[in-house]
Amino acid sequence: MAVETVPVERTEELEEKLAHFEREGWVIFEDVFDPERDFAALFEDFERIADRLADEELTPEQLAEWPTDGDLQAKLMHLAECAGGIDPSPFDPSIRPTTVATADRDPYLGKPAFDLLRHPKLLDVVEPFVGPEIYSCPIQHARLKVPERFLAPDDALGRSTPWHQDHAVQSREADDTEMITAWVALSDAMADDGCLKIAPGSHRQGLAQHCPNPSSGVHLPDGIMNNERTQPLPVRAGSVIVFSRHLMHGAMPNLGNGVRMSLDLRYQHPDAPSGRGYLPGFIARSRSNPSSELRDHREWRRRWLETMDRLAANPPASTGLRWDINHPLCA
Ligand SMILES: O=C(O)CCC(=O)C(=O)O
Repeated sequence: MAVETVPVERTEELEEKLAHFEREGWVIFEDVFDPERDFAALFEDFERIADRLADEELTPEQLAEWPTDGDLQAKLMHLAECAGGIDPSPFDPSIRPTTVATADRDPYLGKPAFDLLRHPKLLDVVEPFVGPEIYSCPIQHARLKVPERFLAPDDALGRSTPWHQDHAVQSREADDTEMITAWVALSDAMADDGCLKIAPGSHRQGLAQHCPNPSSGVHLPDGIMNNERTQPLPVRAGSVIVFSRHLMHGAMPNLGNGVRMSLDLRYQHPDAPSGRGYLPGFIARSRSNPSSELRDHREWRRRWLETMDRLAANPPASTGLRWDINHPLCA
């Protein structure tokens, strides 16, 4: 079979987007995906996961009201309302540093997740930023942001994402890695739905002081964020926001009537450390050596299962994050 090795065309529109990214630290690509077609298989798997969680967590009375198949949003809303939130980890194709040292590791490793990680439409967006050799970094998460009114007061993971830079969740060995984040809107993410929020141009400051945090693992202290101009970044389902690992960002609270769903995926050059050396990434695209690309979902899944066995046998002593709760800015 002939292999496509032609680099993405540098149109005038693309050059403008790249210049925007350089200047502001982020840029939006609208309508990259057709949500109905491109997310259908993922949503079917998400529904199966929601069905399972409902069986485990809901009372018989609550289960009697369980919505019919094909309505993922209704199921997630019912689950969130009855259970006081949704644990996103069963939907997440990775492990968080906050849980890597515990037994609480059960990532979602379905084929639809793997197919999205290496979707040609997404890699075409990523290539102008990363280059023709693209590695899928294992720092990759599915987010289900439940309306705030359903959440238990201590549900740190469900609440709005605190301000941080993505470099801050990498270990020091990745300090020179040029990684970008591709944030994929699986549902509409308008201001009231808990869309991303950003500090434009903040990427030019490099890595700032962070504090340890139970949800994302880290957050930027108020002493830094109080000096930043910030704005929400609303987007429609199917859009992709590309941002620098030094862009200060977080998410608005979800004040709406639906669960905000997104994937935040990361890409870099294959030779650079990922900052989560204990998790498996893969070559998603190689223009120079296409046969090095991982195209087999079963192999991807096998690598993750092997990783989990290794982590269970030898749990790491710490999260691998560098931030000190005793820093004066964290007081
Ligand atoms: O989607 C969110 O709520 C936050 C995403 C995020 O922090 C990230 O992509 O690094």
